[in-house]
Amino acid sequence: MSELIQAVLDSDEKSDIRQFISELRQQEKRYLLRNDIVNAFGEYCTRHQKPEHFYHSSHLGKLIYYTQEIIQEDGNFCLIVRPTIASQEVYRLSEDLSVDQMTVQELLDVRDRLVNRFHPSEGDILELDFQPFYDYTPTIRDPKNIGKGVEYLNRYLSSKLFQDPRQWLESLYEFLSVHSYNGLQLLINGRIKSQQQLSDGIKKAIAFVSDRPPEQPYEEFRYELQVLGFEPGWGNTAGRVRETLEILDELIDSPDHQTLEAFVSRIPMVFRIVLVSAHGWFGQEGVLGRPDTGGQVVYVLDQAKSLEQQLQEDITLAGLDILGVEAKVIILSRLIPNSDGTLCNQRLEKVHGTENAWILRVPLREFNPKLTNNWISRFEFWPYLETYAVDSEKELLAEFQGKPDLIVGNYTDGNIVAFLLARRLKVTQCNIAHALEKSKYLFSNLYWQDLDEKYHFSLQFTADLIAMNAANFIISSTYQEIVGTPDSVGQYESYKCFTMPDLYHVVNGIELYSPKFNVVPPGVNESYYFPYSRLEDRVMSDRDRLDELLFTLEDPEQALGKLDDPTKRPLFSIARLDRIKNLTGLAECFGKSEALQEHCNLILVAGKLRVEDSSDNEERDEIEKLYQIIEKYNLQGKIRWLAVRLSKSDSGEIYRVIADRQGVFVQPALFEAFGLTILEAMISGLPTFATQFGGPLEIIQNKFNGFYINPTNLEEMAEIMLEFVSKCDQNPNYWYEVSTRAIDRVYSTYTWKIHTTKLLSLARIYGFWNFTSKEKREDLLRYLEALFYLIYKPRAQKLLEAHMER
Ligand code: UDP
Ligand code: LCN
Repeated sequence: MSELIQAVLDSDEKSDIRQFISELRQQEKRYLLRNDIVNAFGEYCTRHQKPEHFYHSSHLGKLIYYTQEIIQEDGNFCLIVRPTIASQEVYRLSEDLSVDQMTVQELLDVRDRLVNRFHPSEGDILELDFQPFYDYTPTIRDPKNIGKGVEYLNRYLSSKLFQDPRQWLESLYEFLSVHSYNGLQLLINGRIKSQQQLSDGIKKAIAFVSDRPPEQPYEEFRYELQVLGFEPGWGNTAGRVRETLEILDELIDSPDHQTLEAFVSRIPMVFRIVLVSAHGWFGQEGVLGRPDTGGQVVYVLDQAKSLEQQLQEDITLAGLDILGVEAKVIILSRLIPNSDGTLCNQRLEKVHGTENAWILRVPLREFNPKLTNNWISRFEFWPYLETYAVDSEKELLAEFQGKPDLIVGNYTDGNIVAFLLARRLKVTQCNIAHALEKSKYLFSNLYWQDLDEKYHFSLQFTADLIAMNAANFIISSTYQEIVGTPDSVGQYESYKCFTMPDLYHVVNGIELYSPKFNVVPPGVNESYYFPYSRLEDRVMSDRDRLDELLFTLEDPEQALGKLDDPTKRPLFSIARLDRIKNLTGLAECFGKSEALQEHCNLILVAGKLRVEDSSDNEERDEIEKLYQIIEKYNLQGKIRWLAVRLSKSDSGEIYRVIADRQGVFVQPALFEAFGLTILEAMISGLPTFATQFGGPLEIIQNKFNGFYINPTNLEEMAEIMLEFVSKCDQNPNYWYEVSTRAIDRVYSTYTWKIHTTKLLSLARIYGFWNFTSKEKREDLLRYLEALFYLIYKPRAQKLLEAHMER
């Protein structure tokens, strides 16, 4: 990058950069983000009548493209440049146009000075640096392979292990000897006493099973195999046992990473899983659409069902079901005594449609019952997590009658609980972020002190750092969740280097190139969400009821607005009424476009209809704003706003009802980490217009199976939708083409079956590597514990004291 800056300064563009920064100096803003920078440069080019290619292809144009932030300080400019994904360089451009590269520490000091929180005379600030802990672990080299951690790890560690065949066989032998389930020995027994005996024994066992009909059930030859040293777990039939043994035989004779992966994926080592989803209303009905209770609940519930089914299938295939081995999945959530008519006050609830998946709700300790008996916002939840983990450990041990094999955390609070539990129980920890709030709230770290009373980001970001570094592996829904796109910073990437003024500086918060990161997107529940055209699976009376609810029903409790012409093409959206979800932006976009109003009605399913019914500040603001927009753009007769809590089957049918009328789905969020509603809409067959900021960019292939929209440019957004609608009017086939491709996209890439197979394979492979390579993590975990006890806990205690006074 320094060459690019030098090229600007050595060419006739020097006068441009001088002029451009002189104009920036006139701006009031001293901290410019990428959007501001790009806009300012665009305006500069227009004002100075620069040709088109100057904006894109000049040295200065390129430099601007890579510049993420500019901070102005005493006439100097600090340029934060991101030359490639997951990298950062910082330069100081002085008034005389001299350039110096700056260190991360200097950058963080500049940021502190900007908010008047730089006090060097009082001593240094605590610096958090996790890099030394990653120095001795393998790291991916090519950024495009970030998120494919397990493939890399497998190849890397296999090649290391296979270099020393004796050691490798030793590890394999040890690994095979340790498996058991409730005292039942699995895989091999004491008759096989060494790796040599293992190798010989496998050949004998293969010869033995090869003499039997492939479909012969395992129980018919179990005892003969036992005499040869082999216990249950190899397969449910002679054919399956033979296949597994042959993979192992090949692994011993000519090892390679693919055979290793195939073998480890068959090993019965995961039976019991905990999914921690701590804060929310976690229930199966009546909880969606509430603040804080969005996609995470849907995701975890569907994941639990799918995991339980897959584990059960794997157990059956391994021949273990007949021996009483059972899969069990527990969703750990909080018990809320005042549960507003939901089942969130029940300790144990079976997950519908499963044999052995449960929601286990553990109450918070009482502290102040006025608070702890009720729902508590995710921003206020921090003081309760440690004791919650202690209490949950006991409950889990009792429910499982032993330890779980895998603990998966969800969201910051669930991840920190997963960390505490995994540490106490010595179990593999997996993290799922869903949404990292740090990148959702602009400048949330820089101004944390001003925001702390409401948001407590100091606790949240400390917890994030601890949990993400502690996790054995992390699954993300998209690549960009980890490291963003060429022009935007990823959510995990934003933890790499930041300041929490007066609290600490993070100079290296996470190793983005670590193989712990794996992209495993979620799926969509196919029993509720399926194509509108599958009429045989739809209940026509529900369809008619919901059609009436959406378009004509007059009921001021549930619906606002009477459509002048209900036959117009519906533009549909469903979301919680959060500011970020930006349904008000969609209403405004619709309000501004008379052409769109001519062709379409706007149908929103969102939040509540009355401010006084909501206890959530953001939701109240959004309700008011939506009324103002309806008023301002005179949208009566063109909009329906429904405030309904839908059952699962209704929320599936509602998309299909919209598709029956050849409607479209719009997801206008200012930022969306992933966006489950997009999958729901697409699988139902709705052409979908979704925000270009976040996960939808990876789900949708623009103009092929859906469309990107920029929610900060309402005119352009309206034009894109209008163009589609006009095309459909001219060519009725167009809607069907996009609709079919949307359906195909979900079935080919976003199913729970794909997700679960991958997740379980990750759990086994990371478990295997932890065992064989004896990954040395204790020093890292000790450092993280120190942060927990010295930073997190005292702050949580202070918040608790404040809660006690309420
Ligand atoms: N949802 C719902 N009723 C509502 C709002 C949302 O059932 O009033 C469901 C929606 O169908 C989806 C989930 O909540 O399954 C929202 O997930 P998404 O990932 O789109 O967003 P999040 O709310 O997690 O940010
Ligand atoms: C949280 C979000 O904000 C959504 O974008 C995701 O789809 C959801 O969690 C499930 O992961």
